[in-house]
Amino acid sequence: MKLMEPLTERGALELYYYMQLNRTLENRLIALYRQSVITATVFTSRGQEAISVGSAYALRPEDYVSPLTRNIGTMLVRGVRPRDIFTQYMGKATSPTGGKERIHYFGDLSKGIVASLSVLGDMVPVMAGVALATKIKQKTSVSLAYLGEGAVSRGDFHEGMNLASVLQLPFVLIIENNQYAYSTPARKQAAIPDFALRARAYGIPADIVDGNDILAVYRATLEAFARARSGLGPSIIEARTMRMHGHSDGDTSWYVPREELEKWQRRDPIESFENQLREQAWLDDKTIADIESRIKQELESDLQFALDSPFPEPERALEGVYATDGE
Ligand SMILES: Cc1ncc(C[n+]2csc(CCOP(=O)(O)OP(=O)(O)O)c2C)c(N)n1
Repeated sequence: MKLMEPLTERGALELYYYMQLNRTLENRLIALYRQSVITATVFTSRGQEAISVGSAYALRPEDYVSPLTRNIGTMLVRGVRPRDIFTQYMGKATSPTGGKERIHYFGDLSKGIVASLSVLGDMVPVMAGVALATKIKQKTSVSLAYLGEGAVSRGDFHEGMNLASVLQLPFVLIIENNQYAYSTPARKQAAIPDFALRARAYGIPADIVDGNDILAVYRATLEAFARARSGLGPSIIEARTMRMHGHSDGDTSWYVPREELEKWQRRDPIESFENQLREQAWLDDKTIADIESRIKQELESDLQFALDSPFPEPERALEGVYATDGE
C-alpha cells in the first residue's frame, strides 16, 4: 500500500489542517480559562487529535456522530465553527445553546451531530438507537460513538453493544484508550489487556489501532463503516493513545509517570503526520506557515466575535429547557 492511500494530497493536507486547528483552538481555550475569560472548565484532547479527526473524516454527510469530551476535532471536521466552541465555553448568548451548559456537548442534526450526555457510557445505547432508526428508515447512514476506556466498565456499554450486535445495526464504537480514566490507570479498570477483546462477547469484529497514527485511524474507520453500510453490523475500534493534558485544565496529571508522558510525546500525532507528509513531499515549511497563519486568522476573528458577544439576558434562562407542544 502506498504511504498515504486512500488519501489524496488535498485530503491529507485537510487532515493536517484539522489536527492543527483542533490543537490550537484548545490551547486558546486553556489560555482563556487561565485568564478567567472562561470560568467553568476546559477539556482538551492534546495527543488524541488523530482519533477525532481521522475518524470524522471517514464520515459521510448522511452519517451521525456523538462527539465526547475529547472530540472537539470531530466537531470541527463536521463543520462546527471555532466561534461556536468559544461562545459555548464562555456562556455567551450567541452560543449554540444560548449560553447554557458551558462545554461543547451541543448537537446539530443538520451536521449529523447528536448532542452528548455527560453520563459516561450513555451514548452507546443512544447511538445504537440512532443506528436502529436509520436501519428502519432504510438509509445508508452509519452511527459513530466514542467512549473512553474507563466508561467501557459501565453497564450501558454492554446494553448498547448487545443491542447493536443482536440487531446487526450500522453502528461503530471507537474506544479511546488514553490509559487513564481521570487518575485510574487502564490496568485497574479491566482485567484483560485489550479493551477490544470485549467485542468477542457480542460476536462482532474489533480492531486495535495506533491512535496516534491518523492514517491507521482513518483506514480502520473506513473499513468499519463499509461493513456497517453493507449490512454486516457493528464493530469496535480500540484506538491506543495517551492523554497529554490533565483530565480538565485544573488537573496536573500528577498520577501519570513522567517517563510515560515523555515516551508518548515522542510519538505526537501531529508531528508524526507532518513527517510523513514531508516524506511524501506534500508538505514543506512554506505550506506549514500558510496553514498556521490561516488558523491564526480564523481563530482571531472567531474569538473576537465571542468576546464581543453579550451574555444572555436573565429572562432567557428558561428558554429551551422545557419542551413545548410541537417541539
Ligand atoms: C457515570 C459517570 N460516572 C462518573 C462520571 C465523572 N467522570 C467524567 S469523565 C470521567 C473519567 C472518564 O474516563 P474515560 O472514560 O477513560 O475517558 P477520558 O476522560 O479518559 O477521555 C469521570 C469519572 C461521569 N461523567 N459519569
